[in-house]
Amino acid sequence: SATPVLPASGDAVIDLREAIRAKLAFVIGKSPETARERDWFAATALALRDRIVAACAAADRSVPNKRVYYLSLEFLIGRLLSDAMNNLGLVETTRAALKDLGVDLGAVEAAEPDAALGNGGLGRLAACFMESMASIGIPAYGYGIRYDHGLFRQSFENGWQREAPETWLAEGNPWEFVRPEATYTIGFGGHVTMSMVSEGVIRRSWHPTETVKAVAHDVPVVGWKGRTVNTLRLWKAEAEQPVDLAQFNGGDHVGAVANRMRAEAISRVLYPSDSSTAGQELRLRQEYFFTSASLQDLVRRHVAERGDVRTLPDHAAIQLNDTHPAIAVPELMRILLEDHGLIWEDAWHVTTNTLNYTNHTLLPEALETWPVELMERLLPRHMQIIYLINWMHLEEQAKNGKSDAAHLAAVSLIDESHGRRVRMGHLAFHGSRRVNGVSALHTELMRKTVFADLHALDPDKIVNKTNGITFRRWFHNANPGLTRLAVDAVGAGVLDNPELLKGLDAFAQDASFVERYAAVRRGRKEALARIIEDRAGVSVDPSALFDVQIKRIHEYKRQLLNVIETVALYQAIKAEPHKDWTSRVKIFGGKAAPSYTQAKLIIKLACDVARAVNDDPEVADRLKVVFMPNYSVSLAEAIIPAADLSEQISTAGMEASGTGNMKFALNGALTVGTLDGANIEIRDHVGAENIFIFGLDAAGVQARSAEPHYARDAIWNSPRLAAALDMIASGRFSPEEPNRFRPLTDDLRHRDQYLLTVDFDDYWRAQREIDAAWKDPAAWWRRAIHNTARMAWFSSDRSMREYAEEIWRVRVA
Ligand code: DL6
Repeated sequence: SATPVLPASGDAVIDLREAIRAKLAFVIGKSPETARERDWFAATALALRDRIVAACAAADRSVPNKRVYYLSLEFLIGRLLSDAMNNLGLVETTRAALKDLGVDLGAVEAAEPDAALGNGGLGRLAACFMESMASIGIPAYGYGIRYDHGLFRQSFENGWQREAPETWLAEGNPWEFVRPEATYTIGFGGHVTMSMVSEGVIRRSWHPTETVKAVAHDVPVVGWKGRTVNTLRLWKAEAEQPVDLAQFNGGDHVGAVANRMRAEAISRVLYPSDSSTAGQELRLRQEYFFTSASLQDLVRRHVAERGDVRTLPDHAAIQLNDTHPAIAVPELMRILLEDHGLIWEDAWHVTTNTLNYTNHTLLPEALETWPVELMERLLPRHMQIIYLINWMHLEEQAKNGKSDAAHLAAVSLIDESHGRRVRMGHLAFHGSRRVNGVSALHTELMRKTVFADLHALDPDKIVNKTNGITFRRWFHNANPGLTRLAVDAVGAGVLDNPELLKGLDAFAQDASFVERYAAVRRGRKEALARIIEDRAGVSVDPSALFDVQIKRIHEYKRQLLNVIETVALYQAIKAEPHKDWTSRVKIFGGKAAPSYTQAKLIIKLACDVARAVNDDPEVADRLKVVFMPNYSVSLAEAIIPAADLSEQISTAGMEASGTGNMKFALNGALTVGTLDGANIEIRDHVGAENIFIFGLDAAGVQARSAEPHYARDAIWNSPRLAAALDMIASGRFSPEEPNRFRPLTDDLRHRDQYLLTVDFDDYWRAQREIDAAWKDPAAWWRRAIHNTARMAWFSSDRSMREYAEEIWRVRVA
């Protein structure tokens, strides 16, 4: 549970205790005797929510000069209780209040379901940014979807991933306020008409055939020390009519609610993929639904406060989190043209000075495009607007003497190469004032690859904003022991200003500090060992090196490289069982998109290897392998502070940034990683001597990919890799189905798009260097402390300040 920022004071404890008791009795309707932990959680959350509202009322209520609107299809917020307690300075007060009532705070925290409204890094980043904006005083709204079911619950059946719906709302959500007065109508389908409004002025109007309601549900986001309270506004889809009464009375009880089901389907389930093209109509409906509701809401607020819609860019900055809300470009144009009567040029000026776009991936399969045919059917007016924007954009090229077909095809918003599709990245790029990447390398690659042609037209548009993480959650709350140690060493100011962590560098030589640092880790490893035993049924030794790879399962993230190295290590241990091996526990966690067959097979391989290795008495405690089921934000909070080694081993050039890498390093795990994404900047901050880098860099990957037979050659030149692949392919780990893993080994031998084979030997070298480093504990802890001390720059407060200054042009309070 969270770190004590303020000690509990007597009166505050009594006040909170009585508030919790009253919520339990009068809102939940339970007595302390009958209350379950979930009831205590709801009562505590409601009592704290009152404090958040009070903090909000006490804050400056004047209309801010400029607000930020963060549009994201995903907010992976996890649990909110520890954030609320910590930011209100009420951790110890809550603990004492609950203790008075005979209740344990830890158990209450554990009863909160994770709000898993996101797939991975992109959604978690949005949650960190919301917390940071509230903490540093940027007035902001987050806009997203209130999914009934967030990311699926993962279980393993004989090592195969199984998916079940997640049910975070089953018992309601005590943090939210329903705002039926903030309801907007969202249209789909239909046709567009033209009318002459005056001589030569034609107005187009959209007449949708289908409409649904977007109803606001607000979650307050309280910043550090309760300074600012912002709002996360999540939209729920509802039908205009809950039931067709005539149909119902006619006996068709199911048909009478069919429309309602169709409408509500929009906010029913989070789309469970973060990197493959979602060629599904429902996905486009989700994107338009939340984007339209959010734009209608913010434009209404602006006009109510300022009168003139033309001043929107002065008072609002809209950030599009990836291309999921890119339909904002034609939707804002439509609202300005049709609802506010602006002429095209003015509407375009407002749009392109208000919108900004963050790109989170360059993987071709993850760049969103929508078939023109689908857009014309679902959003006919938007398609017209896109055509007009594109026509003007291409005309501009011609005017500037750039009318060769290849250039026009490259910059066009419509891809004509395989069926006609709207390029959402190009649309977002063209309609935005600033476009950013999420690490230095990623931004450089944006300029050189996917957006090279558009970048050449407007060289100042692309800027870099390296990601960050909120230290309140990933340090204060997740690792209270280490936070207390930092406070003791460098003072409580470190809670406000992470730059003070640098003071820990000096303590890396202090034997008693090192001992306490190691003891904190040891405590967290013992706790994790209990969780592993409980959830995975594997008994592990906390004194072994805990080697962790937790993230979405994707071929480019190369969990398979880690599993193959595990097999090679298994073979090496068996070949020399009496050698002094460094004991390791390999811990994996992560979900695969349900339709991603190859990723699910990688999970199965990891589970099958785990079974064989863990059951082999010859290996004993020197190597254990664990795949933790149902990876989540709260599980990450338990695993990261217990990790000794952080695996960040993506193919260079493919991981846009990574944020897990930052969480581990802050908590003192050493990284084994490639020169990819933010790993490069982490190396620059922690020092090359405190991180284990291996493998090809992005340029090397590009060059090697162009060589014929690189995989065949790499396997030929590495007997160790060949032996590990042979063992997997032979069915050693799947005797009941010997060819089970052939799709993985065959792919590596013949294609190996992610260059596992090429990087394998250097990865093995780095891992053996790590084995040796672990045998010198004093040097290991020194490196770990340097990691914690030097990660301040990766605070999402820093990221948000940079966005505020260079993208949003909004003053930070
Ligand atoms: O920027 C947040 C996060 C990065 O840290 C990861 O490197 C990147 O893979 C992730 N991108 C996505 C892409 N999904 N889409 N679209 O999740 O963003």
